[in-house]
Parts: sequence; structure tokens; C-alpha cells
Amino acid sequence: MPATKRLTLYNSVDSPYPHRVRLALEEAGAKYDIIWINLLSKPEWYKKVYSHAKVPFLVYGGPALHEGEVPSPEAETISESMVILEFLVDLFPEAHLLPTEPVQRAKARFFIKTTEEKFCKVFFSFIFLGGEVDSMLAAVEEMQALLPDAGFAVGRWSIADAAFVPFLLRLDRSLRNNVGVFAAGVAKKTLNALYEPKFSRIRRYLEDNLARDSMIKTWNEPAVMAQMERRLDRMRRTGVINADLSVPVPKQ
Ligand SMILES: N[C@@H](CCC(=O)N[C@@H](CS)C(=O)NCC(=O)O)C(=O)O
Repeated sequence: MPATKRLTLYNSVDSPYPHRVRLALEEAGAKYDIIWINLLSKPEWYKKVYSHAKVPFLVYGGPALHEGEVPSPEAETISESMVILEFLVDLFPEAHLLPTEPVQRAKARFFIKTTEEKFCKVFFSFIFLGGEVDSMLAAVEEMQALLPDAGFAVGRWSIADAAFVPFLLRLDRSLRNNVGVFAAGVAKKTLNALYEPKFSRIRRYLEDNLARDSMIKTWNEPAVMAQMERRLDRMRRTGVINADLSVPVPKQ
């Protein structure tokens, strides 16, 4: 990896969005610092770093940063996970985080668009709003249909995988651990459906991703599940899911 300026990622334990960025940083062999933000008790100072106060947020250049500090004026700041992933593609060309061949690039971008516009929406609704099993399974099937017969989203690993797998993995583990707004029996039923032969291709795909060093280094299932439990607990008490999404507090 050629020398780049300092990279600092603002990250949170459970969020799939910064997980995307960490996967790509690891795949590129990048050296980077992490500043952890607990989204369930978000520090006031974070708004001064990034006015939207979301993760991920990437600082490029400038001196080392610590909690509570604002990036120096000489640093560049980049937000939005997919924008950051594209930035990393450009910053680390030798890592081939996106194919160079135009058709493959288009396929990767279509895979990402489908993840963003379809899978992620259904995922959040399913996990936090008690969404429909059939819609969730249909979204998994749609993603599976985009996969080639073997390998990753466009053959070789790319940011298309970074964009999707953090969500697919959280879906699988939320079902296994029954962590979500699921009616009785729904987690088991959905998980059983995902283990039917019909979904064998996407299961293999998930396993292939889990075997990569980038995933081994960045995935901490107990920590993610524990934070998701805390988020669900807060939601039951206050109705707040995250900065953008609230539901009425159920009557006791
Ligand atoms: N479109 C953004 C979404 C990022 C996002 O929504 N992050 C959530 C965590 S899942 C967040 O930081 N929310 C702030 C909060 O809950 O206070 C991206 O792709 O980076």
C-alpha cells in the first residue's frame, strides 16, 4: 500500500454503514485510526465534528485526532458510506476494490443500488418495525439472483460486497439470536426458510465473505448483538430507533 495521508474513521459498534467502510479499508490493507461513537448516548461534541452526527465519517489528512477534537482545517472530511467506499477505490487503485472493466463496474453499481434501494429498506423495516417475512425473503431472493454462480457480487471481491454483506450478516445473526421486533416464532420461521435449498447460493456467499480476513477482523457478533438489544430496549421505552426513525411507544 502506498503512503496516504492519515485516515480516521468515526465508527459505531453495531451500525452496518461504517462496517462497510472498515471492510474496504481492511481489504485495501490501509492503516487507519478509529474513533468510536456510542450512538445510544451520542456525545455532544460529535455534532461539531460532523453536523449530521452520523456514522461513518472519514477524515483524510491532518494530525492524529482524539475524542472531542474537531478535525484540523487542513484535513478533508468525507461522509456517506457509499461515497467513502468510492473514495477508497480511488485512493487505493492497486487494491482493485472495484473492477476496472466497464461492464463489471456497471454490475457492481447495480448490485449496490439494489442493496441501497431495496434490501436495506426492507431490512430495517423487518428488524425494527416487525416487517413482513415474505418481503424480507423476497429481498434476499432478489439479491441472490444478482450473484454469479460462484465468488463475490461481481466475481472478485469489491465494494459491492462491502455494501451488502454487513446487512445480510446482521439479518442472519438477528434471526439466530432472535434480536429484533419479531412476533413469536417469526425469527425461527424466517431462518428456516433461509436454510432451504432455494437460498443455498446466498448462504455460500455469506460464508465466503465470513471467511475473509477483512470480516474476521471487523465482526464482533456478541458486541453487535448486545448493542442491538440495547437499541431495541431504548425503542420499547422511548420509541426512538435512531436519529431518523421513531415509532409510537407501545402502551404498557
Ligand atoms: N446514508 C448514510 C446512513 C448512515 C446512518 O444512517 N448511520 C446511522 C447508524 S445506522 C447513524 O449514524 N445514525 C445516527 C444516530 O442514530 O444518532 C450512509 O450510508 O452512511
